[in-house]
Amino acid sequence: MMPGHAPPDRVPEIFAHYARLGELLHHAPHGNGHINDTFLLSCRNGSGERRYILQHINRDVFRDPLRVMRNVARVTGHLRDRLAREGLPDAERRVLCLLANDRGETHTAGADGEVWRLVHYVEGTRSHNAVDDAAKAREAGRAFGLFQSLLSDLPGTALEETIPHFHHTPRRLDALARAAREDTHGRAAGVREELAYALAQAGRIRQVTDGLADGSIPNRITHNDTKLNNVLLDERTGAAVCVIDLDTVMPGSVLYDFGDLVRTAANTAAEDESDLARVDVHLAHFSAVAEGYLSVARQFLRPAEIRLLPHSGFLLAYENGVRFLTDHLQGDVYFKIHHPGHNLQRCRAQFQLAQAFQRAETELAEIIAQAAMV
Ligand code: ADP
Ligand code: GN1
Ligand code: MG
Repeated sequence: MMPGHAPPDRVPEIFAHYARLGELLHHAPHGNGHINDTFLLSCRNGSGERRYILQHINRDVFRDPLRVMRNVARVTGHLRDRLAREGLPDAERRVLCLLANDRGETHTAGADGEVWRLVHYVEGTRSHNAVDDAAKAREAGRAFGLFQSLLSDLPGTALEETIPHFHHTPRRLDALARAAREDTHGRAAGVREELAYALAQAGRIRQVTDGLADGSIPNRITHNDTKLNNVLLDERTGAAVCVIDLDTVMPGSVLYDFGDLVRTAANTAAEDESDLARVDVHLAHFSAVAEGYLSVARQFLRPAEIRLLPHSGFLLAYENGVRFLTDHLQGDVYFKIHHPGHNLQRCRAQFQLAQAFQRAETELAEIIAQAAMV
């Protein structure tokens, strides 16, 4: 088992802290996340059967899980208030609902100090790893635009940073260069071409971090992990229901959210496609994400942000490629992998996609200009 991960046989022990929810009928690993351990639970009590999601927070990734939980509680609480105020129907399914354990806490620490949490399973929904029709891409775009909009008036102090410098792309490149120098697993010689590509982009990856530093791009409350499978769509209608995976909701730029969404929703192939000839930007899906996102976000975005939307797909594909390559060099300690060399395969596909985004930048700018005007 990878460091930071929990075996499924801990589930009954953790669920025992939620006695009022009744008897655990069944549990199994669930979803495709690369970070946390996620289990789908079926349970029965006096009022019938219900399903829940139990998650173990990866402590190697989130050094301070309680900080994560404080943010998630504030974010879900505020989203629930806003939805109620706006009278939107179906609020139960639109926001993750953290369940308290028998001690009234929204997290449960196991005997080993590992941190777990329980939420309702959002019934009647699906998460998608790829887009099969433009309507889903539009819905995903709209969902993240609405998410940013609803959180824009979160009261109180700023959210805490759960992973420092999470999207600081130049720092991600520095970390890659360091990993290549240290070469702890003797893998650097096998990735010369990928390293050279990463280093050659150094002059093109500073616009968002520089803009945040000089104030021309605002720091807002953003999701920061907007890959397509972090939004649940109604399994019947395809309508966006609930944004999930809230561990990285913190101050950031909307460009990271839009960029990460098009990286996953407007790719003609999978994130880890091994046949690089299949990797390209899907212009119709890009356009649909842009329409959905801007239908909400054009009300609050500044021109400086809109100008960089066409660049953000390149930036996030590049940044993820750099992170996958770093993890490959460090011996696959961060992202869950499904076979040896998986992180390198992901890196190659993401660098291929980054180049496709770069080639398409003029067309993407036209699409954004259109969608921003409507
Ligand atoms: P990770 O950080 O590992 O990506 P996620 O919170 O994204 O973990 O959960 C992994 C997957 O589990 C999601 O992509 C989704 O398919 C599913 N999932 C998570 N929470 C729920 C929920 N409350 N209801 C339904 N499905 C969920
Ligand atoms: C991870 O948790 P998940 O699988 O939704 C990662 C993202 C990466 C993504 C690449 C906390 O997302 O930053 O973009 O993998 N999350 C964290 O697929 O590092
Ligand atoms: Mg996820």
